[in-house]
Amino acid sequence: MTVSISARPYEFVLDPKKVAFVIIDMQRDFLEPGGFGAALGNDVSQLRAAIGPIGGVLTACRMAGVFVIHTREGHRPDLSDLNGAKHRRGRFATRIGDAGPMGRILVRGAEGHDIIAELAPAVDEPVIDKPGKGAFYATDLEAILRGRGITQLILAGVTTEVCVHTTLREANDRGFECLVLEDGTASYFPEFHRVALDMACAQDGIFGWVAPSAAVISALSKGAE
Ligand code: TIU
Repeated sequence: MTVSISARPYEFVLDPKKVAFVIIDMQRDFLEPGGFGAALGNDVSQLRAAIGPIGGVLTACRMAGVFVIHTREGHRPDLSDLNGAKHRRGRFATRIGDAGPMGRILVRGAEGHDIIAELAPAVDEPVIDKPGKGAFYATDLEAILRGRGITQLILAGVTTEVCVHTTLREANDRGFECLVLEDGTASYFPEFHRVALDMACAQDGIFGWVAPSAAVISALSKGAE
């Protein structure tokens, strides 16, 4: 049974059996002091607003049996999957791979690389480790989604204009129908957040749809009835 979600630029017809909820990079490295986000010079407290809305949709997805996937941006401890351009970029004192208060910055296995406790993945929810901004680049995300017959994605996480937008664009070109969670995404720059959401659904949905978490939760509860 499909269910309509009130969204921009027009209603999104969600199929709970064909949709996946993709939670992007809700890691301590981006949301807590001393991680990668802070090393880039950002006020990391900006991102916490997305936690509650993502948690609400996550609970609704679990109750409705919707497939949930989590991603983490980060690199192998030997940094062999970190290209030089990404490593060199910026003029900051602390770089990817350097020691920080939560372990090595943006390195797999470090405490900072973990997903925040509030949104900890369940055992049956795949976690995709990605070296880039997009979740499809150099990962098995597409194979996992195709294997489950997924054709629609609800995208959430951080940051709106970087990893969420890159993944949205990659997914759009691969033929997935994407809905971005308006209050379940966040940026270090409020203006970028607002414009990134506008860009996603401009031109009558050039990349997809945008809707608040309440609309998605309400639709999922109807779909589960
Ligand atoms: N810097 C920034 O806004 N974002 C990232 O580096 N990665 C993600 O968005 N996950």
